[in-house]
Amino acid sequence: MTKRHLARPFGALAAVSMLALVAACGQDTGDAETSAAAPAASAPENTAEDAAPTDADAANFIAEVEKWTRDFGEYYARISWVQATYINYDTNWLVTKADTEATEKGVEFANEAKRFNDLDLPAGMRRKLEAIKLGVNLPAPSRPGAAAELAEVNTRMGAAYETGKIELDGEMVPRSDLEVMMGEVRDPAKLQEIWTKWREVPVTADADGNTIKSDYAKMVKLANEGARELGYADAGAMWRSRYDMDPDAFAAEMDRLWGQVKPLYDELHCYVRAELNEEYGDDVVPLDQPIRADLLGNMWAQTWSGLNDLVAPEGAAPSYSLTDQLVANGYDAEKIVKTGESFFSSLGFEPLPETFWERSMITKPADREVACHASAWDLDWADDIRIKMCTSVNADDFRTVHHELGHNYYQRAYQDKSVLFQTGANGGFHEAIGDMISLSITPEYLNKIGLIDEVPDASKDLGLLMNEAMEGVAFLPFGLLMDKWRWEVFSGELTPETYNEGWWKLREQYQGIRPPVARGSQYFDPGGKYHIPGNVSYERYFLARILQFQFHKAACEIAGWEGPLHRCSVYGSKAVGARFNAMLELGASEPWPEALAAFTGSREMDGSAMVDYFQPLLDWLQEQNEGRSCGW
Ligand code: X8Z
Ligand code: ZN
Repeated sequence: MTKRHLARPFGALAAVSMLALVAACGQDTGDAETSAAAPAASAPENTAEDAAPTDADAANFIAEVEKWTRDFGEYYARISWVQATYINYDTNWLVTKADTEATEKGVEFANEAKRFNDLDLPAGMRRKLEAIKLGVNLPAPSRPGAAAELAEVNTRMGAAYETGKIELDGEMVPRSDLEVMMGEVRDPAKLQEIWTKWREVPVTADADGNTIKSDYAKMVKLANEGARELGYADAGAMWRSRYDMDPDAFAAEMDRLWGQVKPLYDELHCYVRAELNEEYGDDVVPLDQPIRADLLGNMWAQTWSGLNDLVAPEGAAPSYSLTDQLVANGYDAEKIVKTGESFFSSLGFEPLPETFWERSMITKPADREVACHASAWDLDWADDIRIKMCTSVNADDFRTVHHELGHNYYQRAYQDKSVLFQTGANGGFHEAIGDMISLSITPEYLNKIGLIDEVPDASKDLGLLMNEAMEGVAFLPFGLLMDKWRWEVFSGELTPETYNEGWWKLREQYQGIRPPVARGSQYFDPGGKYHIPGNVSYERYFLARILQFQFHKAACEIAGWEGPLHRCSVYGSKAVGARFNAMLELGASEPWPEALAAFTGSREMDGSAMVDYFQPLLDWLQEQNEGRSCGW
């Protein structure tokens, strides 16, 4: 999430609804003030509601929304920041109140924007009106009390997720420790225990009997009612409308992209299952079944890097571990963030402002509840950018720091645009910026910055590609199915009784995984993933995987790189920085294909760059899998 209309973080607790992603059609970037229909000094101030609205009325309305958004957005962001970094009764109360007001106003504006539907306006104004219509992440119906109820339910779900307590071996264990354990423990019984206990939280009742599951069902009802009032089929259709195309066309676009990269996943799945079978035997990992979800090295089986040592190709295991190197070189959270900053600086971006260092939260405070899920914030529509992370010194968080900084550099790049356009070209773009940089963290780069002494020779490339695939390729079907599930929930295809069944159907169909034990309808396993109680849309991360490689390929071409894509690092290329910035500074002021073209020259999202990148690994996996019966 982000400051769309309202300053909100990317990836932060979305317990509060916000005015959200900008989409819609339009070509020019003109602000109302400079466009043909800018309000003249003599424009009538109080047009009667029922009189046919004029272009000047529309311009006045847009200016009013921009002003309110700018002012309220900063207030809202500061309240949200305090709550996310200090969760308690009072900050929950404050954020619920601010969220209620934001939703009420956002819905009022979205309804009002419809008045101008029939005007033939300049493209930039039309685009702003569409942004206003889509601006509320989860709309409440306009009847009195509904926005407050929705805000209350969302705050409660988000806080319950972040603060839910889990006991293991007689001790209360921090959630982040459990996440780490899923990547380290290799005892199936223990893994099953941790996995199962994590998923008790969404069905554990508070003192008033509310669970994340019961609150989720309430949220769905309210948000759907609100979305229908605004003219969308349901809240899912509203979320799918943020991509400069028809919602159905967007769903088809996701499937098209998945079709491009699915062969990579299928080969990886087949190979990893066989390796797990060797480790655990036929009883635990039968070769013709979906893989047990708790064995894949991650709480949600969304990335499988926890298994890197198990799957390393013989003779090509990477000769270094980035985690070990970070520790051996005395890195702490701040040094990791500084390292990320200096990558962006090498591309020509200005250093982060002093306030970033003063105000960010980069390690977990010992004395209070915070939202540990990493996020990046822009609090004042300008330079007050920050990240919030409970950083550990390891390779995963090294990557996540780059991810979060990508959000901050994007936010700063588009700060001169209208507040209505201060967001990503589409959600996928925002998530892909830092991830593109991560692909430039090659052995050559690590050697250049002194983190490794020797650059491994090309015989180790397969091992490095395998590690990258355990992260990016493994993620693809999870990235896709999260919102497929939500779309089914919002459309009514799934009900609270079938939430869990529908979830596991998709998990099996797309990921080829199964739960370690039967999961009846009393459970709510999707609620064990941050973005579900947090209401953060997830299609953005699937798209980011695709865009990350597309951006990387374009960047390497700009840098004049001619070798294989996985060896390319654009560190230090000012030419890449300048072209990258040309895309970033547009924000959402133009339809996303224009932003994509500004950097890559292409107007289509395209999975073929990802396939190119992994081609040597794909060839190798196909050889390894020969004679195996793949699939599930
Ligand atoms: O939520 C995030 C970021 C914040 S925007 C840390 N990610 C997704 C996740 O953790 O599930 C990044 C990758 C996918
Ligand atoms: Zn993010």
